[in-house]
Amino acid sequence: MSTVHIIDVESGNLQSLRNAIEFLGFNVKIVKSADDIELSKAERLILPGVGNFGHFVDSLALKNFEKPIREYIASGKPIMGICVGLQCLFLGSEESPKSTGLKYLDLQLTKFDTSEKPVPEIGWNTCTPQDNLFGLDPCNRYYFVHSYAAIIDAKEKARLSEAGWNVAAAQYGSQEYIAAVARDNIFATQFHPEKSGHAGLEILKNFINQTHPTIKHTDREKAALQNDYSNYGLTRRIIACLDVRTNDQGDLVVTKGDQYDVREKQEGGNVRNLGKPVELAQKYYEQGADEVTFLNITSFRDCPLKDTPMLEVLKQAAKTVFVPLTVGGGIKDIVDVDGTQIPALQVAALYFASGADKISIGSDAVYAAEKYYESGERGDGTSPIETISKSYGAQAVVISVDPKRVYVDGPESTKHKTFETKFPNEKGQTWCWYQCTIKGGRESRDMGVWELTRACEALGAGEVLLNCIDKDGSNSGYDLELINHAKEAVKIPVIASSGAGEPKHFKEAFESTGADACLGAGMFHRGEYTVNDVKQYLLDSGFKVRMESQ
Ligand code: 1PR
Repeated sequence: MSTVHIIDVESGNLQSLRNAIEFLGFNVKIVKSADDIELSKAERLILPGVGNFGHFVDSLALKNFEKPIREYIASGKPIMGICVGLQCLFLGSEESPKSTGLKYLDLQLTKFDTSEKPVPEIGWNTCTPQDNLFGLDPCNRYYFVHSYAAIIDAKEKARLSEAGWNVAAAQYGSQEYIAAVARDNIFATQFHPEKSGHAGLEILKNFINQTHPTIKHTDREKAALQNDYSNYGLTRRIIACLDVRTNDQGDLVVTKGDQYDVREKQEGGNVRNLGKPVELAQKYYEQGADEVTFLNITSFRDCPLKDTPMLEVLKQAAKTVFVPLTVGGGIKDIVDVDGTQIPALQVAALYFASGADKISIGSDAVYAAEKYYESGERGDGTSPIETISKSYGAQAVVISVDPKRVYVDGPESTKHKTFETKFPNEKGQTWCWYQCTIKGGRESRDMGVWELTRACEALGAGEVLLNCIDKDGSNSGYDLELINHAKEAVKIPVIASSGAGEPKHFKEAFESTGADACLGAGMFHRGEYTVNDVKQYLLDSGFKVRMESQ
């Protein structure tokens, strides 16, 4: 077996799956149309999908893929569905009531209960198969990102089991759902093996080779993985962030500022150079980073968009880094150097095609929120948040917020949502709000974090990257009050950022706020701590974290 065929229904980031399979030493053929002769040659077929259920199954039907897929399955040759590629095997989904699934499993998908947890579920979770399933390891974690799931209970499990399905279940909040499922030649995972680090690559390899290796861990490994059930379930995520820009010599470097000033302190100081983006991304992946974020902090756009150096950075990083990659900076409607108007959706598409799993929108999120309130709390469908979310799903759209704390005499002194802080300013003022900025902190706007995050959530953003200009580069810990403020405002996951200087700061954030992930930059770049140091510290402190068995 040397070639794997992947069906492309233009749903999400196929490049990462291709990279992962090629990394494992197999060839990949992408099948874009149902009459492609390649489809009849397939011996291993993968059906990946992200985003909207209806969009995916309707595209399958429109492109006439349904019949050949059914025939392939009937032939008994192995097929694997990933994410929406798993979901399409069910009857249908609450997400798109008018669309019909392939009905191999007699169950409907529903939305996760948002009253008890952030939705989408984004992150690393455990799952337990009934029987050995391509080496799916209950000690390992796999990367999930979805709002809808096949929710099950003991009765459903028994029913599916009677119908011959081997179900691997995972738990999110109080709900149990199908993480993977298999029967005869069909295998499908709700998680993304191509984004699940070494553990995910193992699953892909075993599917391709059709092997079910016995899972065995030494006592030492089990101890390292904390295999005592207390570490099971969705983890808090640790994200390494690379602020990237060209320095004065014209090289693309990773830099890091203090309160967004990235130049050395002496007169005429150079842009700090802390390393090369692809090398650092690879290093943090090997150290156990759950995600890597690249922020293009200045415009490189003195060249055509398609030649933007950040695209090449992503392409190279995605070849060897098998965890989710986010890219931000410059995701907006633009005019290219030749005068061509390029909508944000197209800019984002280029990044997705280069290996990004999520894009992050900063300045434009503020403009979109301003317009949303001016229009009576309604979107008009044209903002980058809306267009990208509609095509790629909310989970692919992060908003990056760059706020500063503003003190006021009391809640009546401003129209913005305030709270009383434990840290009064030198004037003794105890009330504050957080003012959003654009253009990397250069311009303040009349918009608070509370209002911004709520508007962007309503417009379709799936996650908040919450920076803090006051804390950025300070190594003094996160602004915990800011994180709590944002967590209260929205249901979507919030990534705490700015100020991490040592492992205990991550613990503080997870302990006293509901932060879903914590991001660090300077402390990793300067080599003061590794990502693994932080994770080990959190594990020892009783937090759920992903520790990989290799
Ligand atoms: O406005 O959509 O083009 O996006 C621009 C993006 O670039 C935004 O995400 C904005 O946050 C980011 N950005 C712009 N200027 C800077 C700068 O530093 N001069 N970086 C900048 C923001 C914040 C984090 C940083 C954390 C953690 N950097 O990325 O890594 O604060 O640092 P620490 O752990 O060392 O404290 P658009």
